[in-house]
Amino acid sequence: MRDEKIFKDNWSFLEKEAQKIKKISMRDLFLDKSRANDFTQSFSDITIDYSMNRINKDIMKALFNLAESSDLKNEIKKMFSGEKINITESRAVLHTALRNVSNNPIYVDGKDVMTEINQVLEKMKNLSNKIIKGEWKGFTGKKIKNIVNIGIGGSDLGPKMAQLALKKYSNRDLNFRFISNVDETNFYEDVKFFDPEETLFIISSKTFTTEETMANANLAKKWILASMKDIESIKKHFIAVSTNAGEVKKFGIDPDNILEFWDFVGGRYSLTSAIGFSLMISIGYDNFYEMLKGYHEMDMHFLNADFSENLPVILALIGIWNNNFLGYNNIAILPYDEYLSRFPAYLQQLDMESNGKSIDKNGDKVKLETGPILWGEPGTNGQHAFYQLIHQGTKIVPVDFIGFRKDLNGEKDSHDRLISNMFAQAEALCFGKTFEEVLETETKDEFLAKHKTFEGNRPSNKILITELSPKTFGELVALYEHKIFVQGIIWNIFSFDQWGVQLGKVCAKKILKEIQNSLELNHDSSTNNAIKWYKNI
Ligand code: G6Q
Repeated sequence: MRDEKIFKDNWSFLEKEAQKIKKISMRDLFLDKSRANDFTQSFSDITIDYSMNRINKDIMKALFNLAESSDLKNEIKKMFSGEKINITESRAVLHTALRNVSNNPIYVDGKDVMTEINQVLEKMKNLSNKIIKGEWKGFTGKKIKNIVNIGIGGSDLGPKMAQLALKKYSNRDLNFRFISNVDETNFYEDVKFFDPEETLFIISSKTFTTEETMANANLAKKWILASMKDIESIKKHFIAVSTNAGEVKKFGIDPDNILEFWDFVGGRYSLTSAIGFSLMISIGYDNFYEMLKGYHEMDMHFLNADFSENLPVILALIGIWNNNFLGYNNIAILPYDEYLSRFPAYLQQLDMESNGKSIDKNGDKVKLETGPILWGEPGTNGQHAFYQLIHQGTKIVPVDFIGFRKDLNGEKDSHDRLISNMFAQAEALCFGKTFEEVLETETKDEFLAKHKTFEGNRPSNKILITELSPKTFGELVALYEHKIFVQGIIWNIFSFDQWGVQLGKVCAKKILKEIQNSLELNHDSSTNNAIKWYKNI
């Protein structure tokens, strides 16, 4: 049970502390030489240094109290044990079961879900091996060279991001494409140079009814049939990942080529389910399994570690501090690694779809700020673009810098430069450069010096990882998944539904009918005009 009294007491305390600490500079806080060590925590391959946030020990203590009084420990246990914590959809939330490599039973409605999870994993292993070894032949007997994942949202962002992140470990003989947008350009630009006889489509859709995915799947079907002119060719060129076997069969996909998953896996949490099948083909089963082990290690850490040592909990509390008490309403994810270039986009869905809510678990309008606006790009590109605002703008942007010790491509000099930039950015944001310092070191012109001054006191976390491997990648993604969970618990909102994406879908269906038929338009004048403009009326 949440203890509202303790929660409120700590909340009020933190509100007061925020006002006090805003008046203290990071320069002063760092006079304490043990600060970096006091606010650094490691687990397995990941170290988080959160000392460059405007915090002190009392603030951290009160933040941990917020977590305790939100009954977080118990809520974590409920999720891991398969309780139906996704109340508005009446579902368990068990992405952690997908990577439960220790294989202890987990029950939902009296059934151990591990049996089916292991069966699907085994099927993925066999199918991916066949494709990698060239034993899976297309309809005309050619080897498969091109893998095209068709899916959107949770059925696209994870596989696409991970395929890129783990490219170093991938099979370079195969081409991978990810088609999500209903814009036909996405389909034609990505597949038009492929030979249909060498192309395998993976239709990834939990529901198998999603408009964009089905439209693209039908384009793919048309493209395959135009080339092979035999309905039987569908069996050799399509695999489905879905919970909806009925719809998959109607589409014409061979039931042997269905990889199942379950409604206890939310779309944006589904990368370690069969939704990650394209990734398994890319990096092979053994690397995929290493990734699952990394996820599992972080899962167990999250479940068992004390909050004061628990990386997802710490990251979540720092986020709450910046968002709710200092009023910084967004967060930038800045990985100093090109392989992670899609990671911010992936986290954007994970975080904003999970915690972009304004009704609490009691059905009341929330009285506090919930999920931040999340955005980001890989460094150092951003340094030559939007970092200006982060350093000198009127908005404060808390940053997660993500960097790796080891370079993967044997160019140590480049890697030294990359990581130096990351450390330098964190330092510059934190300490800035005063007007006096500018006058002393750069110019005697006071007007110019004002423009060259950096206020500093801008918060960041350094997430330091030994090297980018399938295992550390799993640890990293699980770290953020659980961070988001913790914040949802503290804000007392439901993190695993996404009703906010429904309204637009319904409106689009109505408008599509109006665009394709002669119907009376009864929207507002702006929407009516837009439809008329499109129809060139
Ligand atoms: C994620 C959301 C959403 C979903 C897509 C695709 O958590 O539920 O992004 O993944 O709408 O849905 P289907 O997999 O059913 O096509």
